[in-house]
Amino acid sequence: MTIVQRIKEAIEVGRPKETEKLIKQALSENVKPSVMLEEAMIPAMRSAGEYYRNNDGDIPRILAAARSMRKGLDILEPYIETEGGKPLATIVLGTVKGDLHDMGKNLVAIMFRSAGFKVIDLGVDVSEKEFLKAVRKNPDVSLVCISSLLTTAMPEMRHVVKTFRESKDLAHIKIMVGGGSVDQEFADDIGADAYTETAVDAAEKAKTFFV
Ligand code: B12
Repeated sequence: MTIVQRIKEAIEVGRPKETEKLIKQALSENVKPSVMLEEAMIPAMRSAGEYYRNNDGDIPRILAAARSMRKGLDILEPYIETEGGKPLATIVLGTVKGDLHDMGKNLVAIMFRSAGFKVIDLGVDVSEKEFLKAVRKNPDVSLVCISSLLTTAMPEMRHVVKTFRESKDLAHIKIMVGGGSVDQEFADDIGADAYTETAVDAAEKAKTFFV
């Protein structure tokens, strides 16, 4: 098994310490952080999600997988290369109010950073007021990314987008939505500018707004 495959497995089965050790080893062997992300971490989180779907009760394992992922992202983050110099654009990102899921959002953050964007991550359970405040406080912001995994949080997402659309001073702001509970149809219905299924596609799509 290659080291990248071993990282994937350590995350899937939920071994944070082993994940940390293997990633550090891979870095010392000059394995690219982007390869670790694309070939180990993202597929591992996908299959952990699948596992949960089929094994509803096994929350400890899925949380251990989440902790392993978090650990891995923390180590890799300083190594993720940005294009240097001026960021492509500044984005505000958060999981919508009522929703505490953050793994997908964290992947979105890391993908945007590695694509050369500056990311202001507001965390989880972010209210419409907090999104507005962050954008008004940072005049460089041109894109807001909202994540939601719960169907119960979808009305809140609709509400955030509506408030932005009704605020004349924020007419220049693009809004991108995503997460397990969202699809293209819902994104169109609430008036978002874009939706993508994955974090990798999200950063690619955002580039088309600014390049
Ligand atoms: C891990 C997990 C948890 C963990 C969260 C840990 C954490 N720190 O995030 C814990 C155990 C805490 C949890 C709690 C709950 N969960 Co939960 N959880 C999951 C699980 C298994 C995986 C989610 C995940 O992280 N996936 C991996 C990431 C990488 O994928 P992702 O988030 O979809 O993100 C990708 C894309 O969607 C996209 N993306 C994400 N955000 C954005 C944003 C933008 C702008 C864009 C463009 C793209 C994008 O990029 C990512 C990578 O490509 C899912 C099941 C599943 N298979 O999805 C259930 C799931 C989301 N949970 C569910 C539920 C119901 C709950 C609880 C209500 C359970 C309960 N009864 O308490 C609570 C809610 C707590 C709350 N208020 O938020 C349901 C939601 C059902 C629904 N349709 O509403 C799911 C679908 C499980 C199920 N099958 O029932 N959960």
